[in-house]
Amino acid sequence: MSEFKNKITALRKHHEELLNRKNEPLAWGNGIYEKYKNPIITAEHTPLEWRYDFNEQDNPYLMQRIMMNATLNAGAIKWQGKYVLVVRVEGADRKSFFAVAESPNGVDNFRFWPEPITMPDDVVPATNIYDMRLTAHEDGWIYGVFCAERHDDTCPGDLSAATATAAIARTRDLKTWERLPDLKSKSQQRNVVLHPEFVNGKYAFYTRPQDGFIDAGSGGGIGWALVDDITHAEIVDEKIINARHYHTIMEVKNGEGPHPIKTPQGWLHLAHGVRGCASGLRYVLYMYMTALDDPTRVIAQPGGYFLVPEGDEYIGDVMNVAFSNGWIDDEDGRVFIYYASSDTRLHVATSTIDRLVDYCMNTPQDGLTTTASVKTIMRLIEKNRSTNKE
Ligand code: BGC
Ligand code: BMA
Repeated sequence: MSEFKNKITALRKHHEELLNRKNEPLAWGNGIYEKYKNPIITAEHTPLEWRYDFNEQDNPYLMQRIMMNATLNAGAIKWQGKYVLVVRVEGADRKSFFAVAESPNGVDNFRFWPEPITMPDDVVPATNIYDMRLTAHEDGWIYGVFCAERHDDTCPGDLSAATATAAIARTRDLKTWERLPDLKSKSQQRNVVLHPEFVNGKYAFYTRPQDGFIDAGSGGGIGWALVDDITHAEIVDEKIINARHYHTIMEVKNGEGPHPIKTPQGWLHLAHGVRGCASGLRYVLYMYMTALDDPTRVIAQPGGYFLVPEGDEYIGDVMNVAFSNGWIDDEDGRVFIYYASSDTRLHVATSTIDRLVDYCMNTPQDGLTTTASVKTIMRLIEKNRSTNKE
C-alpha cells in the first residue's frame, strides 16, 4: 500500500477510536446530577470528509483543507429511539452551522450524520446562525429557533456592530428545513425558545429582549410572548417572567435554555445566568419551575447556580462559560443535560426528573444578602443538630 493510503488508514482508525470511546460518570458529584469523564462531542468528532480532501493528487500532504474549531450549544431531542443533537459547529472561519449528531445511549458514541444542515436563508440573509432550541410542538412540526446575526448596517464604520434576531425553521425529519420569517420584535432577541404546547390556542415563546447586541440592559430577564401565527411570528405583548437581580449569578444577563420539561409538579426550566467579573463574563446554568396551569408563574427558584464550568471546562475559546440549550427527558424518567464548556466542546450531565424537581423544590432560595445566606446555612446546621440527636 502507498504511504498516502497508510496515512488515511491510520487517520480513520484514530478517528474511529475517538468516536467509539466509552464514557463514564464521575464519582463524588453534588448528588443533583452526574458529570462525565469525557466531553461527548469535540471538533475532532466532525466527519473526516468535511475536513480532508482524500485525493492524493490534490492533497499529497493529507492536510486538513477545512478546519473545525468547536462543537457547542446543541439543541436536543429523542428521535426514533436515538439521542439526537443539532450541534452548533464552528469552523476555523468563525462561521457556525448546524449539524446533527446521534448516539444510541445519550452519553457516548455520538456520530455526525454525513452532511451538515443546509439551512435556507430568510429574506435578509444572516452572517452567522447559532444556538438552536428544538421543540417538537403539539402542532406536529419540529421547530428550530436559533439566533441569526447580521452586521448592523446603521453603523457602517463599526465592524463589530451587529444585530441578534430569533430565526425560526421547521422540519419533520431534521434533514429538510423550512425557514419561516424571523420573529418580529421591537428589540433585539437572543435565546428565544418555543414552548411545546399551545397556550390559549397560541404559540408561546420564551424571549430575551435586549437593548443592544451584547447588552441585555433594561431587557430585564427571560420574557414570554404569545403569537397567533407562527408563519408570521410577531411579539406584540411581552412580559418578564424570570427577572435578574443585583449580586446574583444572573446580574448581567439570563436566558432560557431548552424548552421546559413538563412534570406532575410543574414545568422544569433550565436557563443560563451571566455575571461580570475582572476576567470577563461568567456563564453558569440555573433552574427554576413554573406552574402547570400557568407556565409564566414561578413556583420554585433554587438559589445560585445549578452547573458551572469545572477543571478543563474553564478553558476554551470563551473562558468561564457553561451554556445549555438542549436536554432530553427520557421515557424512564432520566434526564440528559447537554451543555457546552467555554464555547469549545459538548458535555453531558445525567439526572432524573425526580431529582431535578427535588432540587428545585428543596434548595433554599437566594435571600439576596450575606445575612440571609448565613441565616439559611444556620437553619440547616440547626436541623442537622436535631436530626443527629434522634
Ligand atoms: C457569538 C455568540 C455570542 C454572541 C454574544 C456572537 O457573535 O457567536 O457565541 O453569544 O456573539 O457575545
Ligand atoms: C451567548 C450565547 C452563546 C455563548 C455565550 C458565551 O450570548 O448565545 O452562544 O455560549 O454567549 O460566549
